[in-house]
Amino acid sequence: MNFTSVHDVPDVATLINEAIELKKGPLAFSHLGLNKTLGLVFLNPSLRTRLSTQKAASNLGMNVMAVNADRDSWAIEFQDGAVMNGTTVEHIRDAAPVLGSYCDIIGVRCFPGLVSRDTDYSEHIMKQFLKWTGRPFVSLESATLHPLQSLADCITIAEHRPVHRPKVVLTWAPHVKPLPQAVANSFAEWMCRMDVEFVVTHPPGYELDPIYTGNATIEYNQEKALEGADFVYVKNWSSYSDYGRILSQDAAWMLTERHLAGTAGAKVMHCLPVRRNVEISDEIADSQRSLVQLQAENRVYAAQAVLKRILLENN
Ligand code: SN0
Repeated sequence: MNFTSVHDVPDVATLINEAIELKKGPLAFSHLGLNKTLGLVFLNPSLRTRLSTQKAASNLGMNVMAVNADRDSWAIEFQDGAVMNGTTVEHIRDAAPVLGSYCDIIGVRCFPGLVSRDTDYSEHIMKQFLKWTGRPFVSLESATLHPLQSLADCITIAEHRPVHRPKVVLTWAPHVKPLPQAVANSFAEWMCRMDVEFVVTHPPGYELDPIYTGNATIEYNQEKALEGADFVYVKNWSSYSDYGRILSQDAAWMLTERHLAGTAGAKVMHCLPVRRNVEISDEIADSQRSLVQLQAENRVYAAQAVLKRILLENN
């Protein structure tokens, strides 16, 4: 089993329940990963993903090795047939099998370049790691998706689910930098597999690839979208159609208490890191509404549920 998207999980509800069970007894499988090694490769920065995945692996008794490949190791070439007389030092075809020989499971973080949509959405970098390490692979956020985050988000929603079928709203927020669509794409495709009413709201031009939003309602009027919401997921992303560009920095889209007046006492979610008072106001970030710390905590059990399945499958 690899874990690169929701499509690697035939039974989302079962996986969520497995994670919730692990949360009740994190050390119940502390021998499962004995003498197994998890290798984590970061081509981009990380706080939660790195630490929660390490914690998950150590709860399962695994060894963990992590490398900040953007800084600590040789610059990797991903282009087939490249004449390597420039800044890249070793080819992925040579580096990846080395990782595969040291590790039983490999996790990689590789953000999009946000220059070429075709390159980013082909998942060229992730696919090369997948192919050349020859080991079970876990995405730690790829160019287009962040499945461990989405699984943690699903666990958090399951834990706070009201008695009725919940309304979940993904609302775009302003930001100072062009960010990937990965968190939003991924959240959307996991929500499409949950028993929820799912609405996406953003300014025109920020439409996500419909392959991820599926049957979600797209509502350009944020106030209307938020009406009756039980969960509001705040996230910035750059344009998919006008690829990688910032089309709006309209501060009216920042989520404040005022925006939540028409909701059903909505809980507010964000994957972190969050730009306070740009994406979300302090009053919300510091309020009882905020589930962000629980989402971060659930990252451990999301990673642990996935690693546990992979270990069981490869025992
Ligand atoms: C990343 C993203 O995909 O949006 C990682 C989220 C888990 N976020 C950022 O890169 C934020 C950078 C910033 O300067 O705020």
